[in-house]
Amino acid sequence: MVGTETNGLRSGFVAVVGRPNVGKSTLVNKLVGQKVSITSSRPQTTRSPIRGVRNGPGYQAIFVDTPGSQKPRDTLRARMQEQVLDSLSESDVILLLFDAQQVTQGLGSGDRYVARLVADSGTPAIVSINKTDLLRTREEALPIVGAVSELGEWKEIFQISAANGTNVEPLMESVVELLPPGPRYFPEGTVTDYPESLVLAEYVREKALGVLREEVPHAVAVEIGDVERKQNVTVVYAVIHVERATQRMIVLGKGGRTIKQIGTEARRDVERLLGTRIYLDLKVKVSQGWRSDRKFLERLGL
Ligand SMILES: Nc1nc2c(ncn2[C@@H]2O[C@H](COP(=O)(O)OP(=O)(O)OP(=O)(O)O)[C@@H](O)[C@H]2O)c(=O)[nH]1
Ligand SMILES: [Mg+2]
Repeated sequence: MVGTETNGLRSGFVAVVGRPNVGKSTLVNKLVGQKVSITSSRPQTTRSPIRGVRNGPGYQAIFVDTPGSQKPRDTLRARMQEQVLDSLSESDVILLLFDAQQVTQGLGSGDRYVARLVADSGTPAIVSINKTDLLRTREEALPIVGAVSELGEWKEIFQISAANGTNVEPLMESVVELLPPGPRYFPEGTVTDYPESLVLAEYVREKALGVLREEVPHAVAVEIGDVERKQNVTVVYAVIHVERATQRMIVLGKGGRTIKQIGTEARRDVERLLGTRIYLDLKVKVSQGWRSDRKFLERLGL
């Protein structure tokens, strides 16, 4: 897949990192122009690096959306943090994201932790202060910019809104300037290198998180079983793992209505993104303590 000729092309991997819930996945989707990575209002939505490709005149940027960066507290989160470090070490440019509202209350140890990871990597980094649409005035952002600029030597600091797109294109231009000469890693037309079954698993998880409003997002895992490729359709068997019987009841819904809706919505999203037809067979299972079960995590590719 890796080409050898550069033909004056600039290309490379752009790791998008930051604390949980700052808007990394929302930004990657905006930059790529397609929903390659799932988002939710709760922290720790993204569990493994998701790559989204953007091609433009003379460049190919591969954005790597990473799990929220924080000190690990269980096996799942330790694995998530290792993946952040891997993505950092493999990147040509880093986009470090902060949440404007969080930072107005002063920088926390979490902000310093992730800023140090990025600064220590030695890779050129651009900072974006996100969710500025939630600030009342532009002036409110000034002390934040001041505080953040002291955390490292950043190439630039942008004030953006990933949700409504403010300053996202100027940020993109600045990323392209930092890309080194390189090959076209992915054929034009590829938006993500994730296999369709894993994209589907992510979408199923997003919809399940949506119905489990009161629960912590880490309770849910989606496992893809058999995948049968037929002529016009791909048949996928999948299991939603939850931690408690009450969560299973919620995901199933009355007469299985909720799980049916989860499956339908997820399938439609994937069909839209990848242009394939899918038949999804979905079940829910209680798997207590799966988050600390190394074998289980390996099975899920985490
Ligand atoms: N108002 C506003 N909300 C935003 C913006 N960007 C993201 N959000 C919201 O913030 C929440 C978290 O967004 P995500 O993109 O899932 O955040 P993340 O950093 O990928 O989170 P993790 O994967 O859990 O680390 C979602 O509810 C988004 O809709 C923004 O620019 N403005
Ligand atoms: Mg995310």
